Amino acid sequence: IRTHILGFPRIGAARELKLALESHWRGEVSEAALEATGQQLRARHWAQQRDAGLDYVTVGDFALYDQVASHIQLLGCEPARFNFTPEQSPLARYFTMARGAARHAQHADCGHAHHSNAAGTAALEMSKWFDTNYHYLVPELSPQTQFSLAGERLLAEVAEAQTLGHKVKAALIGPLTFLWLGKEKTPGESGFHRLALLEQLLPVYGALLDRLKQQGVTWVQLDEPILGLDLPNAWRSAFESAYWQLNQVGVNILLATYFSPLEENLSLTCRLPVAGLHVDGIRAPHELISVTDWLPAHKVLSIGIVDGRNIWRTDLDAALAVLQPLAARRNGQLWLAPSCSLLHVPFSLEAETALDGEIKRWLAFATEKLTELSLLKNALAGHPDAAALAASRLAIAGRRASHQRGKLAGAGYEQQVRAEISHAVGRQETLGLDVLVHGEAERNDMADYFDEQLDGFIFTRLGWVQSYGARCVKPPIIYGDVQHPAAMTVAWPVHAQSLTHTPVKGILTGPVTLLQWSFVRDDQPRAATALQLALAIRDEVADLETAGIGIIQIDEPAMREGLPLRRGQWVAYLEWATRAFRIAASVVKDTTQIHTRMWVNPDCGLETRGWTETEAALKNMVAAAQQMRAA
Ligand code: THG
Repeated sequence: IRTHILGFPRIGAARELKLALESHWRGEVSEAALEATGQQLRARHWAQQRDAGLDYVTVGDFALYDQVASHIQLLGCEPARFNFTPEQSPLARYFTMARGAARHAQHADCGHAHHSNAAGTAALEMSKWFDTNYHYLVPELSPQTQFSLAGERLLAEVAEAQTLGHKVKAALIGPLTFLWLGKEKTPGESGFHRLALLEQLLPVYGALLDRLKQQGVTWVQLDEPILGLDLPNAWRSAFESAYWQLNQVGVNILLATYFSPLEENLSLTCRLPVAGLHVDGIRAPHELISVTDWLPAHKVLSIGIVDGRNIWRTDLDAALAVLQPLAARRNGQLWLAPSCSLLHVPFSLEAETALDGEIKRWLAFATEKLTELSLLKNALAGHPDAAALAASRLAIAGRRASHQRGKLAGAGYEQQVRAEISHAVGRQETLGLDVLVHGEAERNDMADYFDEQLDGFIFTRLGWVQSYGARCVKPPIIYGDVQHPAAMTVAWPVHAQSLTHTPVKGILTGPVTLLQWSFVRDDQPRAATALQLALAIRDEVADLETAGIGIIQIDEPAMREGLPLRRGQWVAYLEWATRAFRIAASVVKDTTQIHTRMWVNPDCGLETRGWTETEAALKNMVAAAQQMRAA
């Protein structure tokens, strides 16, 4: 039995990487100092993996900005449109791809595509990393794309870990997933398909694997999560020849799949010529037996048994009950891991000094998940840690028996919030907007203030999860039954309305978005939690209407984000997701308007922008509306 992880959060316990990046971009921190921060974080995270008893540390999961952008450089395929010059450092080029090059630095606060402007070069587009809340930079691929190995950074990281005395498993995005994630940019040429680049790409991967092997790395994890998607046949059949070629190098390849069942790709995947296979035992527990049987006995089977996408403590007894028969079938040989990279969960519970003690015991963040792997390994190997297992059992039983509902007191800055509202109303009136907002000065995260007053939610102090680049979110945790104890958001728009004759709208976050942007309880179907959220929001909608607010915007930007990775599950999802929205919205009189982003307005909220930037944009918007009306 061996233990490993597919990847670790890189932002740092106290978001050290974010702070270093932002200081670097402001010109306050040199490249060398930024690199030193990265090195410290890696060293710390590897030490944690070793100290938790893992058999390998994972190298290659770190990126200063984004792992896909790092691969674009690794594979030497920076888009030609950036016109990079030899005097630009690799790091400067990296951040130009990530953030664009403009005299007026571009922001991309919403996860929307960046727009080019006359003054500079647009950054790479961002896109959602499968069904997570992480956003990656999209490779641009064209018939002119060339690949060449630029492995120095990765090989240096491997050497760093080796110097620190660690046993290294290198982790890379696999070639097919890399191409799949890219986007065809074909100036003037049609009929090009990015899969056609595979033939050129494979020798570069081969050369990289060879360098890793020469450096003493025995295992290389190649992530191919697209094996859990509905793949076109051309992509499916490309796997066999690609991996046959890569396997020639003679380094052990661990093919990593996650986020989704393999389904029709299962037997194909099990037959690929690689040394090992990782599967997601959380998203596809029903496939574990068939994978165990299909995968040839001499190959390593890595089981993702600890949830890498959620923050709940593992039920170790249940996990052991799953693992024991599988271990028996594989002659006692198994690797244990989290289901996917731990990038998607917060760093550690240690900082959560203010969390309700009972609920805290139900949780495991990235650091705690490392320990769970070791507990499972030792128990499977016949050396159970009785005390730790008993503590885990107690926490799981406590969670199962609990009907607790949490509630946090509202913040005490009412005076300041009122002053901010008055300021926001004044400025919007001056701009000539037809419908005003109160400005949400009371909210941090888009969902935050609203959730804090709903029963069934709790909030962490430092539970940051990287969303893209240096940007993070602190998703709330839905741990119990969601209920609406009292009107929550009503006071602010009502106050704003008292200051103006122009209509003020109320703004709420819809049930599906609250669900998508939270860590959700895993002891009932997501649809049931969505419905509870819908009923709570419906109460708030009714309260707003009663208070005289005639326009209510229910933001549901994550409705599409929630779509399952497999098309076969879309209908069922859309059925409950749209039902939840309709339940939330349908309580009002015919004269009350419900909006959900369909009017002319900016493409997302402006709360992460300053007033100068905001005012300039809104001026243009109002002018455009006035021109349209006059026409
Ligand atoms: N909340 C949660 N999840 C989300 C979003 C959210 N997922 C998708 C989407 N929004 C992601 N978009 C963003 C937009 C802005 C920021 C992060 C993700 C951002 N974050 C600040 C930062 O890291 O500097 C946070 C600062 C703070 O709150 O103190 O700007 O809205 N749960």
